[in-house]
Amino acid sequence: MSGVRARGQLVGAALAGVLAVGVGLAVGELAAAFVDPAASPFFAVAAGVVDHAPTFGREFAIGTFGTADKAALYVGMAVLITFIAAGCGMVEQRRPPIGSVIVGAFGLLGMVAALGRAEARWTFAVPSVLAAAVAILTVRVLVGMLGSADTPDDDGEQTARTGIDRRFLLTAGGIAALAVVVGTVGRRMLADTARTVADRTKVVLPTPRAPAPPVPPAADLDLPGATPFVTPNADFYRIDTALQVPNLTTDGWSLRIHGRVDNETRIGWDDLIAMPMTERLVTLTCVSNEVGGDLIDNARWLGVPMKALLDRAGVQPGADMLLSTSADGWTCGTPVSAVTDGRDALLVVGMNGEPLPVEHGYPVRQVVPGLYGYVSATKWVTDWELTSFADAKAYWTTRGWSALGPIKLSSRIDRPTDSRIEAGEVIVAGTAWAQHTGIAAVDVRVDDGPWQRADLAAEYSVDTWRQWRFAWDATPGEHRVECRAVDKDGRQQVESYASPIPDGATGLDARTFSVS
Ligand SMILES: Nc1nc2c(c(=O)[nH]1)N[C@H]1C(S)=C(S)[C@@H](COP(=O)(O)O)O[C@H]1N2
Ligand SMILES: [Mo]
Repeated sequence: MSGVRARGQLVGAALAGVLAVGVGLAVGELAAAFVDPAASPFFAVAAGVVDHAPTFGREFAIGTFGTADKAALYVGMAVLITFIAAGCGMVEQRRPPIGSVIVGAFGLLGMVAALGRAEARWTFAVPSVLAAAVAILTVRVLVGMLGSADTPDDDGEQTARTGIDRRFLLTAGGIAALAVVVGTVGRRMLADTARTVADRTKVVLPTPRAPAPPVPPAADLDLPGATPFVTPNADFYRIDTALQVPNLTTDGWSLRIHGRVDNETRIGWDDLIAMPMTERLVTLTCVSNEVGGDLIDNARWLGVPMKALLDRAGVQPGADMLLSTSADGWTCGTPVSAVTDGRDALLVVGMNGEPLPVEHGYPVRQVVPGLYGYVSATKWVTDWELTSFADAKAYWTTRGWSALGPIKLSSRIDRPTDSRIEAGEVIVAGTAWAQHTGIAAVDVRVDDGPWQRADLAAEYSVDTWRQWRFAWDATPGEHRVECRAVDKDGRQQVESYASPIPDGATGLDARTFSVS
């Protein structure tokens, strides 16, 4: 056998592996469209990575599963799969059937990941099994067409049947085209957002019995470059573990309330929006927000007081945790006391005058002032179980985060946005928050000089962030500016650094400016 032909066979085998796994994954997507989006082998493995991230590495364990993290995960997986698939093809060509066996093992991995989803049924195995079968068949056929490595180098017809020939290329091209078509159709069917989007446009939000007071101009300093007081929906930070956003409809939605209650109940969309509605501005914060970070935003929420629903069900003594579950199996444990102590804990249907955006929990989510999102803000919520902190743990608390997550007092510098500025009077401005306690003061310090009081914007409510500004006479050179807040209980923002794990970051936001 000539070296050139052997190399040709190897390249062909690598291509065969990639095509086989590609068409297998495409078939998996199509099959998942009939079973469940979460049964897709690719997304089930990705979701498994997300769920087990804390055991893979601390940096990756950050509770933020924002949009960029998801894209990075997909690209990483795609690159890895391509390499492994090429390897499988080459191994199959050299030592059949070991390549096929490895492909089968990955099918098994997909199956285990799919069956491990919170909402899994036995049918979740089907897409992975089909994907593996198609991939194995394809790699065997394509590699078979290349001839085996020890085929005697005859002349004539035998030569035409080894290495990459016309027939191989035609078959490979056909399989690639098939993979693209099947994969595209599968993805289209899977991302059945059309139904949800159409449903959402039909929703008419009820008028609140208790509307949110308007934002007085004095609460929003409206300085260029500073964060607006109310965050538009499109700019609102998004954090969740959902690799595929649950596509729910109001018709299909209901909330089951069970566990330690007197009357187990189920409430549907029509019952819910017939109840008296409250509208409030509440600032949500993610526990993963680093000091100075932007995983915090403020919106006007419309919903039913969660307490009204708990009262219907009748919470039994000893039930101190409301364990909520989303349509995709994410769980969250909220202290019952935080829901019943009179604060505006809402089962929300509207955000800034619109039905909830799909990625923010359509059709129904929770918002509880004063608690980080991971212990309070369940999106796509469908189940409430009354239980106790002694008996139950939720998604992030089984991964090393604290069971209780009150939001820590903090503050942030938002402007100037540019780190190169001109000497003279500079308006430094930012926000400070201590949800459900309120901000009493913000101090600013330049270059370890004395702390100086900043001017506070008017307070909207204790449940929202509060803007501040400070007129700084900037002199040429490098300067470091820090801010520190005091809450209405007289507590000062903690200055020493703590990482977000396990119960939220502490430390001071600092910005360095070069003034000329
Ligand atoms: N179903 C579901 N709800 C969830 C989460 C999630 O992963 N799944 N993440 C929570 C976290 S950690 C935060 S900080 C808030 C963020 O809400 P937002 O994406 O609307 O800003 O949602 C909470 N609700
Ligand atoms: Mo979060």
